[in-house]
Amino acid sequence: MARATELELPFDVEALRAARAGKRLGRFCHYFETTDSTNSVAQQLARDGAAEGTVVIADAQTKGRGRLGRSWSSPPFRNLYLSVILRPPIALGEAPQLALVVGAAIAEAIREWAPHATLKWPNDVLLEGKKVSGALTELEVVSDGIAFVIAGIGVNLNIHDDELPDELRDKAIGLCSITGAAIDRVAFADTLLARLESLYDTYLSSGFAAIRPRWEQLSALTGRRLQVDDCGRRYAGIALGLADDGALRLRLDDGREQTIVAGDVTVVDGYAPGR
Ligand code: BT5
Repeated sequence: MARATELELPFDVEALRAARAGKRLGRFCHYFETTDSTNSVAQQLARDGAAEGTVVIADAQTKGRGRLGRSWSSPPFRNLYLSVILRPPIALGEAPQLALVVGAAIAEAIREWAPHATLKWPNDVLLEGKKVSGALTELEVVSDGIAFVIAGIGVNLNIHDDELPDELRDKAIGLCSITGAAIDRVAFADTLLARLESLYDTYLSSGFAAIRPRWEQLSALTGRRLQVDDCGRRYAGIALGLADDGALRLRLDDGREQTIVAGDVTVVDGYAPGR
């Protein structure tokens, strides 16, 4: 497998621009060798009026962000750190659905290289029970609704197990360790943006109900025993799937059904494929 120097080439943004010419997502691409966070750059561009579909890509992030103040490990050249500006004409309360649309798009893209990738609610993608991708969807609100949404996506592509920071060794994975060969980062970014564009269009024209069956087909959650942390409240129960609005449906131990709009999920018996 190609290692070190062969992999330390900058992202070929011209090739991505050529692949996305005439498309909605990715028709404008900004590239940085290093930045703090592609989400922060995209946020500023969106505030300055950048069009929907504008993409920011970096080869490394110094302050890659996860959800809830967590960080995203973003070493140079190996992986994909990408943010897309979206301007969806949806109500504020519908915004969590977009995070699920983004997750489904990432999982569909990864499945082109690794068909057994699965989604973990709301939008982690797992391989062999380890996280290969995460997404951070941030929105800016104005008085009459959503001004814009930044869909920030991190995918571990060409990072090898022995290059992962110690604290991630047991829980993160690079797609290359499944394929056994280096992933072409431009081809991956193009596939990801094409999947996102297609699902986003479906979502805007037909609502989340049209996405839900695809999301559930990509996830391996239904029927599993979960623990869910919802901003300090903790629930335990069996996943029943998603509601039509994207909320997670949980059958609690006392028989009641609880729906959860945002939170962190732990699969109690592990998340290995086929379980
Ligand atoms: C996420 O947060 O999974 C969202 C990650 C979004 C990153 C992208 S990169 C482009 C854009 N710009 C940004 O600044 N962010 C976005 P969360 O569910 O909170 O998961 C974070 C947790 O995942 C961390 O606390 C670690 O345990 C773990 N983690 C950190 N880096 C990782 C990596 N590279 N691969 C797998 N797991 C990682």
